[in-house]
Amino acid sequence: MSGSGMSSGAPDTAALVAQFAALEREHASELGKATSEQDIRALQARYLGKKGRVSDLMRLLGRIPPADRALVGQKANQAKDSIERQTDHALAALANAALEADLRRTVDVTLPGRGRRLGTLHPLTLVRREIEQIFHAMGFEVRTGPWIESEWNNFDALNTPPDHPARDMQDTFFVEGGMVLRSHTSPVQIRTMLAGPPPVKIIAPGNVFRRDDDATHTPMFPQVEGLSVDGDVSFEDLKATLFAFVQRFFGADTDIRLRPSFFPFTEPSAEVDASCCDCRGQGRAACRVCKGTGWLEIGGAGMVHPNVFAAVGYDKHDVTGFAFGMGLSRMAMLKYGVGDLRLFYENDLRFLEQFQVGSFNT
Ligand code: 2NL
Repeated sequence: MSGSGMSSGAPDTAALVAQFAALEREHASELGKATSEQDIRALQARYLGKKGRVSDLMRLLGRIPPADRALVGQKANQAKDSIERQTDHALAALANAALEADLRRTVDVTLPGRGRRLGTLHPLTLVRREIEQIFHAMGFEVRTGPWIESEWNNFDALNTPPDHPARDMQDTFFVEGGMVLRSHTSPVQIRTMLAGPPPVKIIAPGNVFRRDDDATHTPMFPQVEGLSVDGDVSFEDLKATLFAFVQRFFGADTDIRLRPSFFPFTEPSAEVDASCCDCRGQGRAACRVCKGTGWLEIGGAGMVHPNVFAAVGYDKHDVTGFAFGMGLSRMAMLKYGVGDLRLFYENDLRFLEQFQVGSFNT
């Protein structure tokens, strides 16, 4: 198109018409090489866009003799329409080819399915469920409550005075509004007694919070507490209940032992030991689980303190009760022979996958 005067002088009408025709041909040739929608769209923009080649030529229209403009304008519109049609056509052909390829695809419905890996329950969940089942079978209801509690439900109602060390900032998490993260699940029992008259026979499993964080303590840990209140509940009932529990949980040859202790909310109070599930209570010096004593501490227990009954409005002349508490991680470590508490919280599948649902009494 030399001499067409695109940048200087008046463009020649015939040359301009020829240029539009050439543009159409060039587009057709380039379109023939386009293989993707992206190519086709880029081409469309390059020819028909605001700063495209058709617009470039259109701008020259003002510089040819007015009498010729209608003819050249017609030619320009023709070129534009043709490029548009060819673009649409190419896009439709591409979509059609994709659809046909899709329809040609075959699926072998006889292939075996891809397996889906089943998850496992966390060992602490397994232990909690088993403990719930054992106590449920002995007539205990399972009750839960909130993690954020009033100081009254967590301490005052449990005969734990304001100057007790457990109520120190060093030991308990205080949150806004005079509330605490419960340091035991006893508030669940308090709520249950406040809500209705005796008898009450419940266990309260759940997470509790204390400001401890080292090799043998985590700031949050799961616990189970139990409470039985009625007209004539005795210390003997407590011991028989704990004995039946350890026999089912650790095995029929397990014994228990109670040692005198102190809790603000029980009197008398005791530490509860189970005979070692590893050396079967023989206390071999070499036994790493019980360190040669033959006994393992599993929790604490006692008879409900009269001040606790007074706090919930029960008459201490009408009722007696026993209560107990144990840590779930300790129970899980003893039962499964886990040596390090932290394994329960590290989410290491090599550890967690060893606890298959059903492989330990679930
Ligand atoms: C332990 C000891 C214990 C209780 C918890 C309790 C609850 C109420 C009234 C009286 Cl409402 N007592 N709970 C009693 C004795 C011991 O837990 O070592 N826990 C891990």
